[in-house]
Amino acid sequence: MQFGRFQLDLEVPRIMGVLNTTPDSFSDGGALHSGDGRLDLSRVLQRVEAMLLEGADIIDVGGESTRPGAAAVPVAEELRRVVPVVEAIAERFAVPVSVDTSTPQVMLAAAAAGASLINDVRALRRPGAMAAATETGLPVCLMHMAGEPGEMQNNPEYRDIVAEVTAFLMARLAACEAAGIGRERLLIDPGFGFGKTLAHNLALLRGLPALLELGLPLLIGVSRKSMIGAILDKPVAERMVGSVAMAMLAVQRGARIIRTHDVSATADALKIMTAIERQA
Ligand code: PT1
Repeated sequence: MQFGRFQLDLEVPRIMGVLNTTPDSFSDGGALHSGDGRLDLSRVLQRVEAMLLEGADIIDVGGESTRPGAAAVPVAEELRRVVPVVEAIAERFAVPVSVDTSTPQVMLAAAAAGASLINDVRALRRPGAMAAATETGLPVCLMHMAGEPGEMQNNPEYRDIVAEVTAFLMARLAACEAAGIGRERLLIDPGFGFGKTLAHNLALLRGLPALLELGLPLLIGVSRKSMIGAILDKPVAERMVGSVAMAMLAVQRGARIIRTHDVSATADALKIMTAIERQA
């Protein structure tokens, strides 16, 4: 698949390393910020270099926390956080940079700064997002989210989670194609933890093969999320092994790109998995 000026063979499972520019990230809040609370670009680039050495294939840059309960971020603030980081990474490293945003202005500015993928947890539903994404010419990851982060975990209900997520993604795929974003430019993501109970998330994991019938590459993000915490009864700092285990079971069910904070551990696990598959 083409990601801007980069081509990635998605026959092999790939790793998307998470780079959070938000001071309130749920898992690594402020790790890339200096004492005065400002984002430290040299720390950012060190973190990117480390993730690349560990085996990241894509770097996902986000400036809006979308974890449950997170508040909205003003456009100017999101631009200020994300664009310089995208530009700095794209200038220095030969890696596709993904921009985790739902904001049309951020999509356009990030594309101009060298981004190679738009990762939109709202699947281009914000006013102007579809047109902006079309204009960039970049591929887009369409994710399912029920509601908005501020209230999405207030009693989410589905009759059939797998069918409803599939229908949603199918409708967004149709909307993209109508707007001129061809399927060769699209990926899908069921949105683990976005407006879903633990039971919903587990049903979705079991049901991943049904999503593959849309015929698009499947990206998943389970890294350190509260569903892992709920199963293990462990805080964020102790969820790596559980997250990697869940990611591997998702790859076994067809996921092609794993969005993770723990690139090194995920890369090791994927090597074990691909070694086994190759023998077969
Ligand atoms: C994701 C994802 C994302 N997740 C894509 N982008 C987040 N494509 C940000 C919790 O329950 O899965 N796919 N961008 C992070 N969001 C969350 C959601 C973080 C839930 C934490 C939780 O703890």
